[in-house]
Amino acid sequence: MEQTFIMIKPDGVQRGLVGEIISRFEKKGFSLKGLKLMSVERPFAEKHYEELSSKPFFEGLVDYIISGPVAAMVWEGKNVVATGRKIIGATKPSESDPGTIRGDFAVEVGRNVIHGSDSVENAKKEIALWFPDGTVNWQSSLHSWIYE
Ligand code: IDP
Repeated sequence: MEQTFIMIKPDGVQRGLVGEIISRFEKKGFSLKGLKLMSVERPFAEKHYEELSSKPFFEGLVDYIISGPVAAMVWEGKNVVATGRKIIGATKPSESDPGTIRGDFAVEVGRNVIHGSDSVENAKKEIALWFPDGTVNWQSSLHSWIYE
């Protein structure tokens, strides 16, 4: 089954949105396979965002990610990478639809509350980076009520 890496950024943690965000993924029917609250060091944040290292906003982005604890998660389910991106909404909150996390809770691109992997390949890389000791292997007893 497909997995994605989701991270609630420091603004989301500070604003008390952890429960709300977890709830949206849970209610959809996805399964939580990994969860930890952690503070990351600058080199780790730079590694996570290495594909954006040439962007003018890179340093500000890294400052943002290391500015407080983040909630790192692995969610599992059918099409969870693409559907997770839809639940999160467009990168710029001014373009995120109402009903999405960024559409409902964010105003600025540099304070957009949440990260979600943008491809299955990147999800695998990000899960390996953030959960080097692996995740929890379990199956919800609701599985047959969610999948036909
Ligand atoms: P994504 O988070 O929706 O996948 P990316 O383009 O991968 O979007 O950018 C990563 C993060 O970098 C964004 O979520 C946002 O926090 C930040 N970011 C992207 N574009 C800008 C910008 O133009 N100014 C400031 N921050 C930006």
